[in-house]
Amino acid sequence: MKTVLTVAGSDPSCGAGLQIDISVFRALGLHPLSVVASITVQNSLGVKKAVAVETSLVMDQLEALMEDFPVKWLKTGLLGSGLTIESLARFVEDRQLNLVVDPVMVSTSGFHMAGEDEITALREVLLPVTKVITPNIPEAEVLTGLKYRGQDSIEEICDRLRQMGPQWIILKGGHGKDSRAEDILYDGTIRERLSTVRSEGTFHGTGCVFSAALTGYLALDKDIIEATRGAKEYVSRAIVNAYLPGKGMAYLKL
Ligand code: PXL
Repeated sequence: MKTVLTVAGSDPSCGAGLQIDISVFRALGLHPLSVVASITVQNSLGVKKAVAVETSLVMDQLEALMEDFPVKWLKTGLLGSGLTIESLARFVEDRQLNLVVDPVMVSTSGFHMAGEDEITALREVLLPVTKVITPNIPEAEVLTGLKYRGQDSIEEICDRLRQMGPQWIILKGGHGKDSRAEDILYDGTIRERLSTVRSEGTFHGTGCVFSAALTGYLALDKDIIEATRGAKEYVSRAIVNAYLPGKGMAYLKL
């Protein structure tokens, strides 16, 4: 069985973060590895708090896993601090790992999970060692400083992101206002436009499920187009089957 790694935040409600990444990896037939970089306090109503794990403890977890398991692909979610992001970037570069970055900034419930420090570190040190980045439109705007102005601005935004390092950009349209949600796969030109009908309501963990499925498929040796299509189908199905485990948001059914 192949292994795949997530470096992310803990969501005790198990709808997002490393708990959902682990569930997705297992569902795809992979052995999951997880390094906790941040601990959140939250339930289905929202995030109350996020506390970064000390960088040296994050790196110790990584070292221990890497001295044992063969890892080629990893994904990142909530990383907690600029210092952790810098150390992780060096680690990825030294070991020539294939990195998928989900640039988590704001939770669906509106909690700001990344500060200026983390955003600067993402932009300046993590993106240069990234293979694939999976921002939604607000995240892409923050990273590039560009404003989304509909279809016409997509190539400019993707191109700016690609100049920051990633080989592939997957710009997720789920936060737009059109009735269809279109995701774009960009590698210098637009390779794919993936469109699905937008679902009503708020869903917890969609970004995490998408990036975990994408990383899982890449770890299973699918090419980027197959992996992107597969991840989009996976998350769309999970949204259709979503359920209400608590008093707040809907959670995805894998
Ligand atoms: O979906 C973004 C996200 C990522 N990681 C953790 C989270 C959330 C959203 O709540 O809690 C740990």
